[in-house]
Amino acid sequence: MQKNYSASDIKILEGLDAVRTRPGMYIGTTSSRGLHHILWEIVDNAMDEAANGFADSIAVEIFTDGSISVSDNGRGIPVDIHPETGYSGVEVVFTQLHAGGKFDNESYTHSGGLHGVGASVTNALSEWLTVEVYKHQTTYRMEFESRLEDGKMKSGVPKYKLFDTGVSSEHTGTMVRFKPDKTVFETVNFSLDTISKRLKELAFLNKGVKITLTDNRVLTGDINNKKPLSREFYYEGGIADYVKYLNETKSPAFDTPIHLIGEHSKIHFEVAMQYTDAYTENIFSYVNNIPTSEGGMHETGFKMALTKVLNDQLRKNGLLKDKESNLLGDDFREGLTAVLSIKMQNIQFEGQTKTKLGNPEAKTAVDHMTQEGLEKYFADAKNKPVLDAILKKALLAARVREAARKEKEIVRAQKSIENFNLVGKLSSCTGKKPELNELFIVEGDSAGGTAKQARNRSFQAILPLRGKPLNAEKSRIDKVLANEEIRTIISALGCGISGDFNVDDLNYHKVIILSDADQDGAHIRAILLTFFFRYMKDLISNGNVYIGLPPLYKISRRDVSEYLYDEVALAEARQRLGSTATIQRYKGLGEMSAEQLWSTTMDPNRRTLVRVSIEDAASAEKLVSVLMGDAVELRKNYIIENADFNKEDAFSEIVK
Ligand code: TTJ
Repeated sequence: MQKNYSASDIKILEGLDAVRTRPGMYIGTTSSRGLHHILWEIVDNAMDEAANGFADSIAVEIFTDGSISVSDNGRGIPVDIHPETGYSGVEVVFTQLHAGGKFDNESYTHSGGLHGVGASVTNALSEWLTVEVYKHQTTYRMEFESRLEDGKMKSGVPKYKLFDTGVSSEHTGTMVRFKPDKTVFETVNFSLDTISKRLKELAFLNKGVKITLTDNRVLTGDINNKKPLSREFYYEGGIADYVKYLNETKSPAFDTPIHLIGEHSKIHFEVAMQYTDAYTENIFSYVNNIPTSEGGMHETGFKMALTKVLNDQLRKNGLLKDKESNLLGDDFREGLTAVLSIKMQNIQFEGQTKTKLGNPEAKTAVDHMTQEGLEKYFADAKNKPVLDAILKKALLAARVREAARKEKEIVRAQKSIENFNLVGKLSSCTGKKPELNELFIVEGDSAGGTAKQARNRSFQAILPLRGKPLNAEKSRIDKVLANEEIRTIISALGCGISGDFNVDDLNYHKVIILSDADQDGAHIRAILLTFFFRYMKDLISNGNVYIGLPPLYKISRRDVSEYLYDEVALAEARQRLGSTATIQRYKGLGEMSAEQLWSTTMDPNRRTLVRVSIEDAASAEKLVSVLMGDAVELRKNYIIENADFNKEDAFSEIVK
């Protein structure tokens, strides 16, 4: 019962020049993040075709001329002419705002939300864009470009009408290739890492869709046979494979994740879950393939149902007596890794970072389907061992919770006395305005000493870390709170943790992590981010947490010297200054003098800070579990691929 689409299904709204005048209104930012946003617009369209069952393969290719292409093997964008306007479907998709891949309500699918501004926005912000549609055994082609007309920049202008090239094609599909406009974006350098991560995530979320990524900028293989780098993402198990991947370095309580799929009041629902010996909960939720870091109605529905079903099971199995009260939701989520993915129409986002799903109907639907799915799953006798493992874990968690509550009361009573001692290592600043004050958390005593000499004490405080702080994931809250490094941070910041957290009490509005540019430094940074993510999440979503970027190299020739922050800058400076220049590599913060540390890393006028986003913190968490895990090989690779916090990361926001 498949509806026949044509160009007349596409609603025509308005023109493109507005997008170039105010790119921020359409893609939020013109930073690296915005650059990738216009790629996701195109990828989303191809993914939609796959999600609707008309394509099972998507290819992304990065070219050396700064362009990138996305292809699918779907039905192809409509090529027929809209009777009222005389435009082809292709022309409408790429020139009319809010029409890109979005058809009328009847055939409207699930794209939209965070992205969902349409393929025309990508066209508007590109130097050129080419589209090929393969269908009717032939190849149709159309090109667009941005150019000066009467002294004004016109965006996404058709170079010619869509035409049949006569090149025969045995398959159907769509190919879009575009080159982002360097006069629009702060950077036009596509990040292989960012694109890889997102495509992998999309492959997990859309089982059976094969996604390939080719990067012609990176050649691999031996000298005689150089090939562009290529990666393939394909997961038959979908989000169940995602859960297994997340738990790769942990010890699962049972082998196969529980995987529920359903549909209720037009909301498509899928959840996969597995428990491990960790003490924290890890729920990754999505709506229409968009991560919802702040959770929302779908997550609430899932948690409600999980708590209800498992409390019922405890009673049914005589593990909770009539007079005993229910366990809390937290008890059922200790050590839980879950991926929740729903697809629905008219999504509404809320929250500080607009990553919280606001639709109440999502709660009802997910609650309903989780209850139904779990009850059915537990009713099956062969799943009894899984149920037993979960119930046992929850009962233990509840017992420890009770013990920790008592312990916490004692800690609280001691707090006022101990505060004095704990902030002993802190060199506080003299200024009394939290909004101006900065706290540098510095790796190691010696670098801490240098930072103390270097700082401007009127607003910069220094907290040196001696040992490694405790991994907040592998430990229960009582242990985390007992770790001296962590306690020092908590008391220095003054804003409390978890339920007691209050950002109004924060003593320093910039919390800056300064660690060495090596594996140990990456590790400490990841542990600190995990701690903030777990216990002071709002500190991150408020944008109070930063990474300080010390220089990696100093290049000098005669009396000129420059500090360089990455390999690309080094290569560029080498070219400029020639082969006689001397290069010094900084292995640690400790190798710099106080003057050098001040001028490169601490002086607000000259330093580079990376503001940590919720996404950064969430991936730090994954990093920590790999670093702390036992899988050595995996650990090595993961560090190489992910420990890099640099300016190229699309999530990162560079500030002073
Ligand atoms: C719409 O209705 C007719 C049949 O095809 C539907 C459609 O538009 N399919 C479609 C669009 N498949 N792939 C796309 C697409 C792919 C890329 C890479 C980029 C864009 C903008 C759309």
